[in-house]
Amino acid sequence: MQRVFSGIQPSGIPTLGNYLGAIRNWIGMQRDHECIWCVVDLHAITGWQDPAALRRQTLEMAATLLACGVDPEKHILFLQSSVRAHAQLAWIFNCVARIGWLNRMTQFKEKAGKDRENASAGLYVYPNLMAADIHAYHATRVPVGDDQRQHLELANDIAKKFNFDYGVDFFPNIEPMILGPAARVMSLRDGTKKMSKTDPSDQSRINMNDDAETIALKIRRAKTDPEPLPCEVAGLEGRPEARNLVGIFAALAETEHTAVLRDFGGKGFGVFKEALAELMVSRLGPINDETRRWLDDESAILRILRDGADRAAAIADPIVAEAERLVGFIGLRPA
Ligand code: AQP
Repeated sequence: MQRVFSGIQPSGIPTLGNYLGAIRNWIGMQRDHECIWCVVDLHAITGWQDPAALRRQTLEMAATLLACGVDPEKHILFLQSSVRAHAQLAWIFNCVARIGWLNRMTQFKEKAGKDRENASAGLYVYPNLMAADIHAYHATRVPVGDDQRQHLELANDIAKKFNFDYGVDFFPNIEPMILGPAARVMSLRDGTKKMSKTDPSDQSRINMNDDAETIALKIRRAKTDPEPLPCEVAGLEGRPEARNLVGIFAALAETEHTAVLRDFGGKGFGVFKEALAELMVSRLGPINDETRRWLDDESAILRILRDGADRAAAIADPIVAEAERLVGFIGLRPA
């Protein structure tokens, strides 16, 4: 059975983008893969986090994943900072990856923005830590949203260079799993920008804990253009906001863009948005209720995460110890 690894940052409330681009695909993969799911809190502090908020968001993220259907018994759910192997391997990868490779990462450019000199060094080497997350488990499949494609290519480059530098065939190739009609959900305010949990505008995203009224309001206010919906997919060309809403509808209804346009082509956005909000509430409402149930039992969440950390470390520690031996570390550990 192939081993899968994927992570999500507790840098805010998970969004519809996180759900459709990643989490929902995680659940499907649990059927026929050995899955390791990680709340990547080390990644989250590459941007400033208020400590109390980070703690709360970490628990909320774990609760949301459980509510979405992550199975912590058959698979593993844990916090990245609980397993030291991630940071240990990331350091080795910092020394394998080239500055020129990191300079090409578009996510760093987008997140650092104009104030690049003031971005954290952690944000710059974020892709090396992400490579370590995956390679510490010898995972071969990684379900992510389309925005992470470039980081996964870099993770493969790092593995190849490590193998070449040390004359081994130790880290395997990773296959990105970028799935579904909403692999990149865009902002509700700007169809050319990805929906993000840290976007300063709350109106730009659907949070997984938004109630029915908030969802309906955000969809009603979502930016569109004055034309009715087209009857063919080609008619979405040059209409990023329309394409985004149709993609979201298709993903929630588990269908394709063409089927959505068959029903709504020629109709105005008023009718379409009403149907979209209704569909969204019917899909997200039960997850929201279940998340709240989990959050009422914090000790149950902590038990699951502690057990997950033990099982994750049991896989990662020997792999990272072997990587350390390959680079020439003697590998003495405190008694
Ligand atoms: N808009 C999106 N559409 C599709 N997939 C998305 N993902 C994120 N945004 C979208 C996927 O969700 C998974 C977890 O992402 P992450 O939390 O590690 O960080 P991110 O990609 O940087 O997502 P955010 O929401 O934009 O977080 P912040 O604001 O903290 O940077 C990944 O698989 C990602 O592809």
